[in-house]
Amino acid sequence: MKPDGSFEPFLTDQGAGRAGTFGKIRAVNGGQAPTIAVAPGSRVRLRLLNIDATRIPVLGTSGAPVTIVATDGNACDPYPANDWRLGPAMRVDLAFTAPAEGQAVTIEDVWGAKPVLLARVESHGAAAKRDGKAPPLKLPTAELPAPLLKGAVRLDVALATGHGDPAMEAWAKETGMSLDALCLSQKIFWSINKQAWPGVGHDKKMPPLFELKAGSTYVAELFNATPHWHPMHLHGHTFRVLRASKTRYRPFWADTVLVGPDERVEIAFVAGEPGDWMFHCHIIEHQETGMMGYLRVS
Ligand SMILES: [Cu+2]
Repeated sequence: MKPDGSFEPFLTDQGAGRAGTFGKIRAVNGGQAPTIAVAPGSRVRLRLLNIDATRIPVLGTSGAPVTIVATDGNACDPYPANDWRLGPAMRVDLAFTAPAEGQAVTIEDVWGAKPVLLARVESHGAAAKRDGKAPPLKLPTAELPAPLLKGAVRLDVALATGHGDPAMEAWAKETGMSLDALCLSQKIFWSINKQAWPGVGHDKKMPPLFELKAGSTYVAELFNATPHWHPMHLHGHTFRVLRASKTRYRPFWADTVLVGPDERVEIAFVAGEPGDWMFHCHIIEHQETGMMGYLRVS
């Protein structure tokens, strides 16, 4: 909020055309850096959901070894949580053993030069009863159709900047009219495979990015030709993130994957139920200014 009591703008062109319009307060569970109480020695499973439409926290933890045991709600082989980038719409389940009475596990965003505390999980009260050594948390394997990589159809997806309708822009220039003032233009800053779908209405819906066959496996390479991060989300499917050119991954299940500047990320999935399935950046300002399309499954 501004000193005069009015709200800061939620969206700006400068933000929508770059990394997004950032808020000034970091809220977790409706407050700032909450402390969550747990029993000393208890096994803790903490699901983090990034519902900020802009920020991409880089996780930094301390106080106990913290591992990621699930991505977007699907079990994965445990691996260290530190340095994981949690883009908008992404989720991770963290697992750890609560430390001794009075001690805490902290979860920070270490993206910037100065870490930002997101939450503390503090041990209090009677210690958790455990007979001997508790086995490590093992989640049931996700029951998802496994992509058959051999013979899979390859798809190329280029994330790029976008342009408005050239005819309309030329007309505006000629007449000196402002498209914004006339509400004629829907701003277009982004595109997928040279197509932009601005706004969220059906009036500007374009042809599908790809036509897929239900039950067939597809391997898509997402290439980010922009200088900003894009958390790309596919509706109705859970895909396997196979590899990325600038980030070291062990393959994992996801429905949203971050693609860094100039990065190539390969995902594989089995086309599911027939229908049109949205595929868009989950930085909502990017989605609303063009970075949205859909896959048609039939
Ligand atoms: Cu984006």
